[in-house]
Amino acid sequence: MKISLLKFFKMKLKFSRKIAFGFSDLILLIALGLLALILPLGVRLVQETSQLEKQAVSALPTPLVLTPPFLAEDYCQSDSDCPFDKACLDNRCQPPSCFTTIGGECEEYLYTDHSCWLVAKPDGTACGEGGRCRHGTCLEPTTEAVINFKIRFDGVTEKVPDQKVKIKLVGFEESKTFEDVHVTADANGVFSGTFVAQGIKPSGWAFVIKGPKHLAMKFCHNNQTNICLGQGNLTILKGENNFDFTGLKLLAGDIPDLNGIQDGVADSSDFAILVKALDEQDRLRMNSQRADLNFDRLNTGADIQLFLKTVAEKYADDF
Ligand SMILES: [Ca+2]
Ligand SMILES: [Ca+2]
Repeated sequence: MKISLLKFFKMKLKFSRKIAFGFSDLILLIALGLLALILPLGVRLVQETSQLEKQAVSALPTPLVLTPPFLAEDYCQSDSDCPFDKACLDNRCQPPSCFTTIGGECEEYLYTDHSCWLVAKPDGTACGEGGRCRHGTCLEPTTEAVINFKIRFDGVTEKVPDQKVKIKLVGFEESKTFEDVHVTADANGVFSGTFVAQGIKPSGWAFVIKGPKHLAMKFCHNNQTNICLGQGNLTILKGENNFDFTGLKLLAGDIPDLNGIQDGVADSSDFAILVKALDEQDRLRMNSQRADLNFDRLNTGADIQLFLKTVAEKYADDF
């Protein structure tokens, strides 16, 4: 069979097209098949991922919520965050407990300015009208006279240990003696003391004050500067009485014996104690202590000089 060349080419071209069309269809079919397989897997994957995310979110702990007490009005970190009458305790402003065993009938501890202070009890009437609170105890003005006095010991010009003095109140008709009245020195050697004199008449008093190593000195007037030989004219009233006797120093020289007794004069026996103390180097011995006339804890020529000065002016106690 003979086929023309032109026909041959036409047949070949037709066959080629037929073959080419068949490949495209095959590829398309394969692609569709793959898509059909993959699509359900993708959908399933997305669904499972979403489910896992939900489970993960539900597994997270509940967030911490900062609510009271941290936001409470009385929340604090230090006392300065609180009002003056409250302290910061357990991060809350609240009234603290002050001491309750110290104080007295007319004083108590109150918390203010972030500290416990000893103050007079509220309303100021704890001791009654006109009453006076002293060291926690009421002093009643109707029955008591409080005497505040100042004195000086010769040769003492600085703060030295507290001392005790004997005070005799001498009136027109009576006298009263007060033993072991405590006196305290300030930085300049001025001693202050206080005692209560009960049930005495108001006027005409003299004070005879005797120091622990001193001759007794009589004071008839407040702010007295010279020796008094007559009657006293000091007035003592109920309540506070203030007397300044620093203008006339108490003279040293009447040294107590080993039993603490003073004989009322400054004489050779006192001088002998002074001289003996000078020779004793042990300052803790009794002679050394009682011969220390200026309270400087030393036995020196200064103590001897004080004695000589005293005997040049005075020999015995006033009375
Ligand atoms: Ca004496
Ligand atoms: Ca001395």
